[in-house]
Amino acid sequence: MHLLLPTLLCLSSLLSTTSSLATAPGYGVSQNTSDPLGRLKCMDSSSCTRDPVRKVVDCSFTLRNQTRNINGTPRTMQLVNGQFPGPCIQAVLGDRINVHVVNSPSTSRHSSQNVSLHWHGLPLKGSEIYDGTPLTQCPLRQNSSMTYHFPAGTAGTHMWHSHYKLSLLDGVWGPLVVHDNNDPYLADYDEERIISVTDFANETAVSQFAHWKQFESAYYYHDNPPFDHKYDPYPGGWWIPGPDNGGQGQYYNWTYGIDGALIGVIPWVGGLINGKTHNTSNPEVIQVESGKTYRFRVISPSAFYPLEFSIDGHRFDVIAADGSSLARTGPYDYLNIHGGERYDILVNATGKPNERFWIRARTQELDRPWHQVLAILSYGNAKTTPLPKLSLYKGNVTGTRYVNCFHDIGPDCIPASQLVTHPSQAVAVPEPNIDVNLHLKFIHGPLINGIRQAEPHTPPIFSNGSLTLPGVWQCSSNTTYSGCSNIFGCNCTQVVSLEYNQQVRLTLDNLWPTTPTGVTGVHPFHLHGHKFAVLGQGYNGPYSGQPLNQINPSWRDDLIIPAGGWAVLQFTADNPGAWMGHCHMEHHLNDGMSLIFSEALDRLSGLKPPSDFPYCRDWDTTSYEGTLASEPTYAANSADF
Ligand SMILES: *[C@@H]1O[C@H](CO)[C@@H](O)[C@H](O)[C@H]1NC(C)=O
Ligand SMILES: *[C@@H]1O[C@H](CO)[C@@H](O)[C@H](O)[C@H]1NC(C)=O
Ligand SMILES: *[C@@H]1O[C@H](CO)[C@@H](O)[C@H](O)[C@H]1NC(C)=O
Ligand SMILES: *[C@@H]1O[C@H](CO)[C@@H](O)[C@H](O)[C@H]1NC(C)=O
Ligand SMILES: *[C@@H]1O[C@H](CO)[C@@H](O)[C@H](O)[C@H]1NC(C)=O
Ligand SMILES: *[C@@H]1O[C@H](CO)[C@@H](O)[C@H](O)[C@H]1NC(C)=O
Ligand SMILES: *[C@@H]1O[C@H](CO)[C@@H](O)[C@H](O)[C@H]1NC(C)=O
Ligand SMILES: *[C@@H]1O[C@H](CO)[C@@H](O)[C@H](O)[C@H]1NC(C)=O
Ligand SMILES: *[C@@H]1O[C@H](CO)[C@@H](O)[C@H](O)[C@H]1NC(C)=O
Ligand SMILES: *[C@@H]1O[C@H](CO)[C@@H](O)[C@H](O)[C@H]1NC(C)=O
Ligand SMILES: *[C@@H]1O[C@H](CO)[C@@H](O)[C@H](O)[C@H]1NC(C)=O
Ligand SMILES: *[C@@H]1O[C@H](CO)[C@@H](O)[C@H](O)[C@H]1NC(C)=O
Ligand SMILES: [Cu+2]
Repeated sequence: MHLLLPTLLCLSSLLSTTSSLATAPGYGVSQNTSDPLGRLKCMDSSSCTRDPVRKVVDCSFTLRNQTRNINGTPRTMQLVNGQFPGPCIQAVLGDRINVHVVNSPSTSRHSSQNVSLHWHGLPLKGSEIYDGTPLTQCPLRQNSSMTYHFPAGTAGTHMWHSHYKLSLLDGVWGPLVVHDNNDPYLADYDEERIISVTDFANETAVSQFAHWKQFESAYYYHDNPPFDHKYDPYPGGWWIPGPDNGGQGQYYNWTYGIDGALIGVIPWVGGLINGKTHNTSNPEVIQVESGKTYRFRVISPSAFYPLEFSIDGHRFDVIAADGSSLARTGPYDYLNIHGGERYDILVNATGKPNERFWIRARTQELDRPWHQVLAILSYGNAKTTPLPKLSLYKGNVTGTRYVNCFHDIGPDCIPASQLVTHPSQAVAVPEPNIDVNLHLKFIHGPLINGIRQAEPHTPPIFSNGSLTLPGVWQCSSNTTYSGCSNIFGCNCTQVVSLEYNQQVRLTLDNLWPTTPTGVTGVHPFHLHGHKFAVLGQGYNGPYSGQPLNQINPSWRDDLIIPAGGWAVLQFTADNPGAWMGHCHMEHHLNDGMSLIFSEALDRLSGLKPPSDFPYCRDWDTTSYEGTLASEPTYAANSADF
């Protein structure tokens, strides 16, 4: 850290502010190539330390509410160690990681603000109880603590974030990088940086979700007469309740991408790159040196909007996705990235000393070119060179190439399914033992197979060998439920039961048919506990027997299911546990677009929560200390939940 400060201070004086420097220690600065943590220095020693002898990373996270003005509007955030983005965790493949979490220590009573942390990209084999979802733990309440223990078992660029409701949107996320001394690209770059790109709203997670529910209910009532025709025209948008038009609210027109795919269902408020926006006097600056090659680890914790990443004047190669190394297929001009995805890219710093360029993350909405967030790629310690003129587009030159398109924009785009594993790591995929079809659809709410997931009331991983869900209707993907004509979707808990070591093939389609353009929006599908092979992906219509790549597919844990299209994925059920599969758009996930993979739970019979696991019984505000002091009870079918 001490090495980094002078550089940062120079840059900040250039930008005439120092106010938020303390909030993001080490993002994109300084190098030491002989360090086992690689050429990335993003970990601050006050949050995490690594013991190279024991190969253990220890982190201390304390969550507190703080008011921050990130984008021009002060708002309440829930921050780890006062940092936004949250602390960066770095480890070497094979390390153990311990994260000690304290939720809002306090001396006075507050309403409870829960949290639970998920290690996005790490399958947690043998540490399945630390996945941080409602399937593995009750939420960590305010003024209590627990420690997560898990192996750094999967190399690459990952992230950690809260999996309690939408609290990721309050700022509870950060990068997690696992270095691999056998990474096939180690010799091909000089330095590394983290670049996170995300949307960002000016109100709390709770209030954002309340707005989402308001939109949704306006949409529902619009579709179900009698309704007030002030909500017209329809389709093509929805009515946003609010103070506009004398308290009547306003009509919001949905926005679309170039081939008609739906993008802006809720209004864009703004975006951030490494927690900063160009709309303030303190944009993010990524400092580089002419002639070097950089590995940028691009991470998206986006809540709703997919983004198109690019750097003016530079092209790049894509070398890893969700941590897995890929064969080179570049150069590319634009990389699309959606919630939960990570892409590692190589960029040659071909600019001249003192030049500066815009780094962009854009929404791709037609007619909304200002819906973008910018950072600066700065050569050396440039202070005097004027910034390039702020154009709305990077530009469209002949031969422009895109990767990972959300929808069909033609031959200039390489879909994620055409990215293949690096030849040194390719493995063939056998025929499946079980087929699971997942139909993603939005009918007055986000559904999988017509089901709007009802959350279990207990963490099912502790149900002693076979999944039982007291108090909810447990249903399966393969059945059509006659009682589910409900326009909001079937209100049950969808479970896919898997036996140990089954080859599980997932066929997903995404065919919400009712937008004016006939094309739906995308959903980024995230699977816990596994990496899946991407056997195929297509843009037009459902899967209908197209050839699949079982030879050298890429391995992901998060993938966009194209708008109006499909994806075929496969994984091995070799990780007993209760794992979520879900859309990573936070509003969709929290509105029921998720399901449970109950995987070889017989191998976990007798599993008990550690003594520091959060208590499950409902929060009792009248006997605050007394309730907390009681023993947690995670036994199956217990009335305590
Ligand atoms: C780089 O890191 C290594 C290992 O931590 C340390 O021994 C060495 O002194 C560092 N070198 C520089 C130039 O900081
Ligand atoms: C919070 O926890 C600490 C330590 O367990 C305890 O001393 C304190 O009284 C608690 N605060 C409240 C408001 O319960
Ligand atoms: C933190 O902020 C949330 C709103 O985002 C609120 O519900 C909660 O009570 C706050 N907690 C504390 C300790 O102030
Ligand atoms: C919204 O769409 C309607 C037609 O569908 C159009 O009349 C109106 O001008 C649009 N409003 C905006 C702000 O684009
Ligand atoms: C937050 O953003 C929305 C959308 O841009 C805007 O309507 C609202 O006025 C903003 N709120 C505040 C307090 O700035
Ligand atoms: C970067 O430079 C290397 C060496 O000249 C070259 O092989 C590679 O193709 C370049 N990458 C891009 C994205 O242009
Ligand atoms: C933010 O930047 C965009 C350009 O991307 C610009 O159009 C917009 O006016 C800026 N907003 C503010 C509040 O400065
Ligand atoms: C880029 O330009 C080509 C040819 O002018 C055009 O067909 C294409 O739609 C443009 N792409 C974008 C994203 O504007
Ligand atoms: C669903 O049923 C089909 C046809 O009977 C079968 O092939 C498939 O494996 C079943 N899937 C699940 C998840 O049970
Ligand atoms: C858990 O299951 C095992 C057998 O699978 C049984 O022997 C044991 O009694 C069960 N424990 C509880 C608490 O039900
Ligand atoms: C779904 O069912 C649960 C009980 O199983 C109930 O608490 C909840 O209100 C229901 N939700 C809807 C939308 O019907
Ligand atoms: C925190 O979690 C407990 C247990 O699930 C629940 O009763 C309480 O309502 C939650 N609090 C908030 C603010 O969500
Ligand atoms: Cu979704």
